[in-house]
Amino acid sequence: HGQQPSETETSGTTAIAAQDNRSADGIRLAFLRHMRRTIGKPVEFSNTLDQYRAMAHLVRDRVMDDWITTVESYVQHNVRVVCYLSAEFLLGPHLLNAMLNLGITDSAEKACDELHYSLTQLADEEPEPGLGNGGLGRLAACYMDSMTTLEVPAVGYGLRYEFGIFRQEIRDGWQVEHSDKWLEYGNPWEIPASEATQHVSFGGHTETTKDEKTGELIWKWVPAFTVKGVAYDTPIPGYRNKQVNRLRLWKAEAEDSFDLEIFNRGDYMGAVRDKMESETISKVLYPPDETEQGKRLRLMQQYFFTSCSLQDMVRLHKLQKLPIEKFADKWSVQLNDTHPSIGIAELMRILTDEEEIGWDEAWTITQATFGYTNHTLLPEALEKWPLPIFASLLPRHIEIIYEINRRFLKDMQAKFPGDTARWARMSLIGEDGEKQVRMANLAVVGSKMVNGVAKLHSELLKEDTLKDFYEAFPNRFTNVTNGVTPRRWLMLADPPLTALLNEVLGTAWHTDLYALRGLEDYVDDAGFLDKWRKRQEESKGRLGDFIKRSMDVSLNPASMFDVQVKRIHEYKRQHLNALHILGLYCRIKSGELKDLPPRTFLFGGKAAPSYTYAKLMIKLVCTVGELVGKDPQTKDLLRVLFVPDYSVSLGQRIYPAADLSEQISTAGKEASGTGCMKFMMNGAVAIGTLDGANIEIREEVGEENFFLFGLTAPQIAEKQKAGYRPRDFYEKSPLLREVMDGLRDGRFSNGDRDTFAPLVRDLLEVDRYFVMADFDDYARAQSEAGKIFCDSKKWSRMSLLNTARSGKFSSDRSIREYCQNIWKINLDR
Ligand code: CR6
Repeated sequence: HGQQPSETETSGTTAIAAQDNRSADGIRLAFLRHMRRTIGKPVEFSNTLDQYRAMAHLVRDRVMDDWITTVESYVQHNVRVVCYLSAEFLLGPHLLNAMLNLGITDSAEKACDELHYSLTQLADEEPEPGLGNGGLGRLAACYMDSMTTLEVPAVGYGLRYEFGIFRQEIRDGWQVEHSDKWLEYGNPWEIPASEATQHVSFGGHTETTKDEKTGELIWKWVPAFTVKGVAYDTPIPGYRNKQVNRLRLWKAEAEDSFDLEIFNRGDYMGAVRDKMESETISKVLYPPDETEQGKRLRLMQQYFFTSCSLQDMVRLHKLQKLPIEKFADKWSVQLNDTHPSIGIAELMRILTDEEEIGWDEAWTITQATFGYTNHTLLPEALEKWPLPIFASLLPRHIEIIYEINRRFLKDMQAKFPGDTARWARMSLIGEDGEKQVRMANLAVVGSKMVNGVAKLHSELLKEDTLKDFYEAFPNRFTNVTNGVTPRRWLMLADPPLTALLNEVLGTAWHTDLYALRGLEDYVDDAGFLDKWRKRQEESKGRLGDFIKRSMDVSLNPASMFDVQVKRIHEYKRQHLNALHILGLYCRIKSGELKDLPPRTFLFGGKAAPSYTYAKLMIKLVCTVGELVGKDPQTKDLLRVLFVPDYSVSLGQRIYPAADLSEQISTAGKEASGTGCMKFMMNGAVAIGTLDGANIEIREEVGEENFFLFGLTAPQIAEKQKAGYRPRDFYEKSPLLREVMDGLRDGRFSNGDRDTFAPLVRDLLEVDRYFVMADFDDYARAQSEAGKIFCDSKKWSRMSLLNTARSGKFSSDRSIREYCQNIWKINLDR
């Protein structure tokens, strides 16, 4: 590790040594200096946003010092570098996270006290960089934190979207989207890196010439236009280890931002047209989550950031005077889903066309460079590009893909003689109907390793989605179960819980989450369990305060907080949850249910703007909320709240307050899920199906500490084959019938029979996600959870064991596995 530089900081007449720059005094002085010099205001005139910005700048200064020494040491030791390519990085707010990792939170709080500010208020001013949709983007952010904490030399590469995920408003129960202007007042956490600017070509055609000496064909791409990629770096500090890695996000700019000649001819709009067109590439994050978006612009985004990133690696490789043949020894590139998988063709293009390496050697290097992580089994989410779009944008790459495919299919023909159906399934080009480029096939063929994100998911990939490839290359397949960083999701989210854990366990668990097992010594300690319960109630109180402030709704902290926060999707089945609440409503109204423990049902999450069904699910939740909240018979027992604009920072408020964690996806559909892990760490007990990471959570925590229900993945597959009839379940279950009839007849919606008609029809006729089939068993598991919640000692015990046994779900464990099994990086240097 490097040493702190011994420069001095000055503020007016006071000079303090840099060693002091993490003390309260040092922070206060640096704050005042940034207020004058960076913000440009006398401190008396500053508002909270100014104060946040001054604080952000001084924290950044401290991160930068460590960054410089980290970079120097990487260069000096010529380390192997992991490049994590991802279309999304959902980082969440930086300020408090950076303070936590640097270990300066206490000093900063003290400095704020002296200045009469509240650190939390000032931190609330930070606009959240919402450069991701959900789990996949947040996973990339957790992995950056863990890689740096484990001292893995790493660069995250992605896109610097000007507009991140939309801001969600709920109006009359419907989702309304607003654009997210996170860069409006500048971003103190990024630094433009001018030396790294790249140029990316699109369109045009290819030409071949014969090499005069060898007679070999030489390929040349004559593009139609190029776009400039400007790098913006965000430093990612590790946990208390003075290491800082780089997140490099690319912004698209026009090569020539303003055409003076056109302007002088009087065509004012024409003069900026180029600029506008080029900049569209990094303008906005695509909001669909797990649905295919067959858009030309999306392909342009993917190629743009992937090409910039690979060109950047080649530039750095040469800067260090390393031979290009050794590319794969220096760089290990991980593809976060198929979005950057065009990189396989791009590296082949760079190596063969530009570096003039022969095809076979280039292919060996390429395959040794890439690893591919698959994040979904939903067929509609596996990316395929219509051939005409692909070929017109990337004429050279389509030729390269054809050549990869020709050689690959030749191998497959030798391996599986006569099996034409298999060759057709495996081909990189889909020929059923319109011709398509299949990005998942390209990713598998061009990578050394392929992994799923939870045990079940990785098995299903081998048995089903990628079966042919598994049979061809069995050793290429592995699993790395997802994880989340305990720094943000436990320490930052729940400081009182952190303090309690530190008190009984010390601090080893901060970087070795398995150390939480030490909590098990207290499972039968009545005094400690009581403390545990009180702490949980305080967490609920804090969330209650926030909801009171932001939504003007009062929650009952003694009620069970039953929470489902995640993207809104049919397979995640928020409607199953809502239908169950309607079931409770009916049973209370009929007098069947009397001594029900009060429950607060919290929902949060965004629906893709074009996903009508998901938007209707939000409307359903809000309608149920209105119904039970108004009815005098239910309003004290049931409260249902849809919290708008779910985000990383909102998640940090919600997870610590949850009693029950809803993980109710149709078995076999949720690749992993990561919210379940954040709940578990914070002591929530899960109700869930045997899906994704739930299975491993249940394995770790013990079946007696998990509320299991529902069909298993094999049962679902079987039902699907035999012909599933949702109506049979409706007819068999009186409660389900009452709920569905009520919904159809407008009983729950003031007589409105139209709004939910499409949903009722779908559930009774099609029900792709087996809501009807799982309804009764879900209600059973829910009622069991309700009963146990009434026994507060028993519940606290379950809750404590969830935290104690969450060690496996730290992203530190995931990153160790990536290092060992995929990246070949030795962590015990
Ligand atoms: N939507 C999976 O659905 C998984 C994350 C991260 C998802 C989810 O189960 O936990 O990735 N998949 O691995 C995609 O985005 C394609 C997700 O976030």
